[in-house]
Amino acid sequence: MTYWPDEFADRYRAAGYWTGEPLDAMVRRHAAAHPDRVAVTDGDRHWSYAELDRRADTLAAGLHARGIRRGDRIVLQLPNTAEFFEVFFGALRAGVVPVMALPAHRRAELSYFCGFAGARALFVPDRHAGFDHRALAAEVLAEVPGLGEVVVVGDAGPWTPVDALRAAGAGAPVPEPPAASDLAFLQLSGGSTGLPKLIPRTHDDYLYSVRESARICGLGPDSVYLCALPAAHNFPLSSPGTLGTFWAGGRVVLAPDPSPGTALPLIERERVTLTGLVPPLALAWADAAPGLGADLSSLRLLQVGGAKLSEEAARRLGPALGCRLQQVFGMAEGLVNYTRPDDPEPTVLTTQGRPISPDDEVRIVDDEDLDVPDGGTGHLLTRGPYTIRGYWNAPEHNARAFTADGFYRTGDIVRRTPTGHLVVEGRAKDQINRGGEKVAAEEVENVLLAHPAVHDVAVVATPDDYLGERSCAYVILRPGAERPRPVQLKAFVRAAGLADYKVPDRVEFVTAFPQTGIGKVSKKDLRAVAD
Ligand code: OOB
Repeated sequence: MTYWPDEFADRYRAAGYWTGEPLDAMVRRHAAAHPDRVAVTDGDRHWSYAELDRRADTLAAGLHARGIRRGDRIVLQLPNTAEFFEVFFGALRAGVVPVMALPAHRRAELSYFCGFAGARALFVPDRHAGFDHRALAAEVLAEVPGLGEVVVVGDAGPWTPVDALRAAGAGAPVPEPPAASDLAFLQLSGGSTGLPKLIPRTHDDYLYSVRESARICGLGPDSVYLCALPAAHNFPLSSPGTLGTFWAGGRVVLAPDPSPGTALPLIERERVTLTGLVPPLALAWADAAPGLGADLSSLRLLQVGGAKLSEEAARRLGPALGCRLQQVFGMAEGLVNYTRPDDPEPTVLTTQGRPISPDDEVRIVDDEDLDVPDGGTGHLLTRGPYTIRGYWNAPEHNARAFTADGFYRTGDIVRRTPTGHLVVEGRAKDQINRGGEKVAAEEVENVLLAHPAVHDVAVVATPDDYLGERSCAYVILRPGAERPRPVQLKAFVRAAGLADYKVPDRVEFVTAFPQTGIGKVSKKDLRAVAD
């Protein structure tokens, strides 16, 4: 399978963007050059590059020995623990393709990923944040009988302990390295339609974005990155995140949760130099910092992305945390924009950055796909050396989500400044951005439509001081149906197995929806009602 048309692939190779190196080779390289340097800190555990490398080899061999082979998929649902990287790099080394689930995902999402991807195994922790993932795995197995096995990091209960893979891999031959043009893993799209889409990222394209991100952010062997957001997400994984830090030979510190009470003392103890946060968390840290009194003097760079950061908020953050601010506007589908260290302050405070690559093609168009005049506001379309040309096995959706000549329709409404920086002005996609967590309205609507009292439903974003946006479900009841209480409808969504962050924050009952000129539900007008 080729992921880009040949003429583009050739160009990206000739330009030196795609180097033919698999993603896991960075671990091997540092393990050879300075084996004892610490790669990962997880609580009191410190894994050196040599140890991470050895563990990845063993896991790769273990997967292979148990019959999980090149091109097979696994679903990876591991929180911010060192084992996340053992399994991630181990899978990559074996050519096994992880689907990057989030710890917040539940039965509906995991069953869908396992089924749709035809996964051979599901990797979960025993418990995380008070939740038993082994019990969740049992529900997934009941729904997806084809799922071969459940592998547990920790106390495995009835399932396969990750130790069994390590034992199977010990001393066994490590599989041949994958080709860099191959699929490395499947990222998840924030989505705007009924079911989440899978994003095929190759070693070549991802490593390019990681390498350039590390360079843009000035990472080196002394960098200490605090991974506070869920490690599987594209922002902390690659922008430059944990992989950028490994690339530079630095150290990754894992935060078990991103609360200021956990993270700020970790910054002091581990002398963290940079981290990446979503806006609500960054503000929570800034508010809590004076009271916690942690020494944050090692922190040089705070990256904020995933959702729009207001100028007022941007202004507060640097002084409150005593470091430089960088805005990051990225997407799991590819394109990532950064404000640069040498950008003037107003640019850092008021824009969401400019693209990584000179070959990131950006178009800003009107509803008819015609370019708007310079400086005008419109839909962001993009194509480039690390932006996918299509979702995994989704031809019908791809026909809508990409232009005929391969530009990805981001669904974001932006304008471009004369310096090439993008300002995010809004969103055209049917999605709620709940403090960086993306909720596809249609996914939640489909669940609520199955409720016996619900005739029709529209889920929209409502403004929120803390999260930026929250979700509100507007419900039209069936004639004669007894009106359920909002909590009952929320419980219905949860019982359907959706992640908690997708449960509507509010439920309102209405008798009709405002309509657009051609009779579709006008979410724009509904949002206005919600204000
Ligand atoms: C990141 O990735 P996703 O895939 O969870 O979400 C992408 C979407 C963008 O299309 C945009 O709608 C929104 O999230 N977004 C922002 C933003 N950063 C992302 N909207 C406004 N301002 C920003 N700074 O969220 C992601 C991936 C890599 C790096 C950073 C973020």
